Amino acid sequence: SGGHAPARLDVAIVGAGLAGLYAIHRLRGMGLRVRAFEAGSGIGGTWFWNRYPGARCDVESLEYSYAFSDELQQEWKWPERYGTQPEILRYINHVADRFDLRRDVQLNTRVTSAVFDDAAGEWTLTTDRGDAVRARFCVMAAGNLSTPRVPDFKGIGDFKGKWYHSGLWPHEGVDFSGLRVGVIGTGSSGVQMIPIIARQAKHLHVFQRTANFSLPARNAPMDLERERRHKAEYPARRRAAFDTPFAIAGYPKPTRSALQATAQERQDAYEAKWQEGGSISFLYSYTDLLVSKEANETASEFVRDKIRGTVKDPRTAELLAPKDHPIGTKRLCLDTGYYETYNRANVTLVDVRSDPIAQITPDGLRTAGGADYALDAIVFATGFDAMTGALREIDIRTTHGATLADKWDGGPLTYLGLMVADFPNMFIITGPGSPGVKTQMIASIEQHTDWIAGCLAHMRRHQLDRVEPTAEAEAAWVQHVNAVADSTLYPLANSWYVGANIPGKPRVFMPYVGGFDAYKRRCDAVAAGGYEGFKLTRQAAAVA
Ligand code: NA7
Repeated sequence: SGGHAPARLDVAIVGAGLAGLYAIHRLRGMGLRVRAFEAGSGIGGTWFWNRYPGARCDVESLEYSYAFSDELQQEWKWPERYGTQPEILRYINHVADRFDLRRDVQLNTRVTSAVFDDAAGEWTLTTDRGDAVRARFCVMAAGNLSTPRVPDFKGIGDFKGKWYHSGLWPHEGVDFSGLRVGVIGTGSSGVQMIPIIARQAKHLHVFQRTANFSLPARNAPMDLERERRHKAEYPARRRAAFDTPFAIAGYPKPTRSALQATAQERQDAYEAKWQEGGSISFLYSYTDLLVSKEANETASEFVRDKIRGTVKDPRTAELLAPKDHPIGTKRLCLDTGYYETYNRANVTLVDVRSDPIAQITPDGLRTAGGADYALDAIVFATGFDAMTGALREIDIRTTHGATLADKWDGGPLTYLGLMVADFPNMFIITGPGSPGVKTQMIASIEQHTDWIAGCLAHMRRHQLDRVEPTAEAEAAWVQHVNAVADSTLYPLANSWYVGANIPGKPRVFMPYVGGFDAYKRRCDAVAAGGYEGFKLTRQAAAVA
């Protein structure tokens, strides 16, 4: 990458993770002048930053990859059932080289503001390196879990040891050998790192506020016969994925309610999924696990029993068995030896729900009840300002006086998750109101970007240069997103889906949970109908 940013682009892209990189490829392929600005010193986004021990994707590697090039998906070899962070980052770098994407990426550059000039019909992006770039369109590919959040504990500046956040992990790695380590947080990141840190540390204290459901990943070296079959069916599988809620083909659609099955049938069904490994297939055991509390309770209790059967100390087992949310309503974790880790003599689970962390001390941390824990290292696996954090960090406004911060003050508002009324020519990839985070993410990234490309091609054909949703279409979509969420159990959990981990964040259910299939059909219908709900106009005297 270099500093030769053209003064004027067709499309400015924010972020060079999986979304930004595909946007470069796809939009450049239409002859557009594009450039992506990336805060990191390397490409890869989530997979660049999250280098904590055990970081791994919870979607199988044969699925979690780009579909746009069959040669790519045929040639790439995934060594394991689930991709590790280093492996996925290697893949992303391979894709960037293979499709010559790097020449349109400017690294070490954080976009600080984006201002739409209403009269000129063009965005100006400024960066922390002093660039000012003009572009007719802007694509926000800044990620959903890309704004790491360390809780605002007092005393952190006085801690004598070292502390880390899962999403800002040192590239040289961390050796915890011989150290007294504290991990705060038991979401996916905590659940993946805890078994590995436990094997290194002298002693590990896990500070748990909310117990999380986790299923065994059953990771293994790639089964070569399975890989061969999957690759033979790749294009068909990718197409079939369009008609599924999670954008993954191959899981047989459930046909009946958990409550129609007998207790023994349910036990057998859950046991089979437990043995097979994987979260989506487990939640797909019955039709109603995410809509009926009673049905869900059968699956929740199955997993609680597994925890009780694994963890030897009954008090620890009860603390680990989640009781305050239905299974699947927070991101369901996949683990390798998570619950077993609590049987180790050097691991202690601390309940910080009943006695919250009050402050960090020079020697460790102290709870509100006055208990002191001596620690040499603290790991914050405390999550992210999810879904809206990355965009809210950028000063996004128009010369007309609209600011995204004001507009989203009570929670994010979008049409189809793709655009925001009053912010013309700004597209968002897998943002709030999109099903992205509830799907095989890369499928959503490709679908969104292809839709955007289709919209830009339509505009070019009709000599249009300005697109924005109507306020009515946006309001109707927001209402639909909420109605769908309210018809499920999802809103019952205090998850990052509702911003619950960020004190003061408005509680709004952000992802669209109506399914990738329904969403894609809707997007396709909107496009086929001449972009219903969007105002498409011609502003410039001459359109390039
Ligand atoms: P998550 O899933 O948001 O988990 C964060 C964890 O940190 C969760 O257990 C929180 O407890 C805990 N937390 C946050 N603040 C505190 C304080 N102040 N005290 C104690 N515990 C705290 O983030 P992850 O990085 O694990 O995973 C994010 C996503 O990445 C994941 O869903 C996958 O999609 C990939 P809480 O539940 O809020 O009580």
